Amino acid sequence: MRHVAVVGASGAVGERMIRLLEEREFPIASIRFLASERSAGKTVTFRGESHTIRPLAPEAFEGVEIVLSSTPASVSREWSPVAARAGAVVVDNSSAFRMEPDVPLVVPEVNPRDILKHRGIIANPNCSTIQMVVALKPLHDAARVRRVVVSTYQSVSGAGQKGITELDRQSEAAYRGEAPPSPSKFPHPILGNCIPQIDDFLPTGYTKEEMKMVNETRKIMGDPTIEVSPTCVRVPVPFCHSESILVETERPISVEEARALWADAPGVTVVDDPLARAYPLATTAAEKDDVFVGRIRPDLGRPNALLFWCVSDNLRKGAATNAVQIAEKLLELAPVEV
Ligand code: 3JN
Repeated sequence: MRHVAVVGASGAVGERMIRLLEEREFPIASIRFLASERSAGKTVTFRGESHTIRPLAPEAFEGVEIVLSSTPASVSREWSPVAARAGAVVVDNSSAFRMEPDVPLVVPEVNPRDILKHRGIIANPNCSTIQMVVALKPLHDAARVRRVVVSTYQSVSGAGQKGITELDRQSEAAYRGEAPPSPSKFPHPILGNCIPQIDDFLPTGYTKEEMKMVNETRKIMGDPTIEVSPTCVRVPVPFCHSESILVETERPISVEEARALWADAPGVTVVDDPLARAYPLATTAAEKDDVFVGRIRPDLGRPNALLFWCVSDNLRKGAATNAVQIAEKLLELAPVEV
């Protein structure tokens, strides 16, 4: 039984972390809920009991063994090291430490043993990266992934509760025939649009979100030579990110072999019967923990390339589920000394 803290408990990911700790019956001796001053004082319910969210403070981590954190990167940069120094292991959902060499970046289906290298902080990858590497891993083990071309169709909940609210408000205004409120979370109206910009642009012409997919994929798969060519797009969908992926492997893989590899892979569900109109959809992947793959087909020109469609709930496997699975794996791999 463990002493646990959830940081950022009132956010969209934090809320799901709490539900997942309940659902998965995480072995908890005590739990506390923390957040920045702005959210402190709100209440959350855990296993039928009401808890007040406490403000972040060094004393708040005393006696805590495992921290699940989902805050902006700036908050994590300040507080995750404080928690680690107090003796806790922090599973951090932000980008603050993902690319630090001494911080493992973990997807339990892909690189679980990297957890053992932690020095107090384990990073949870970006949502778009997590679902892609879960799908790529069995292909990589069988035939070595050399190159990936990916376009994402990312739901508004990737931008948190404010992203969901922005789509809702624009939809309500359209329904009433009123002028839409001006966008604040997204750079353009999201209703009626696909916006090919997530996060800020870099001088190269790629966005930060796109470069997270490039760099995090290489780190998690443990292969800095994998080429990733991403385009990240925001779409007016509330939950679940979808991805169109072309993957090139060293050895050609047939559609049948890929389907068999995915059927055996942990965390992957194949939905691939196009004639019955069966393929992964955001509406069916929502609230689930798996990564769904379908539309599996050969490239028209290259024997060593496959295309597929990949959908997962960005707030669950893309964030909260992956974080809780990391904590579970940590207990399994290092049961005594956490
Ligand atoms: O927009 C999305 O769909 C994913 C967004 C992720 C995100 C948003 C704000 C800050 C992150 C992330 O997880 O990489 C961060 C961050 O931690 O930098």
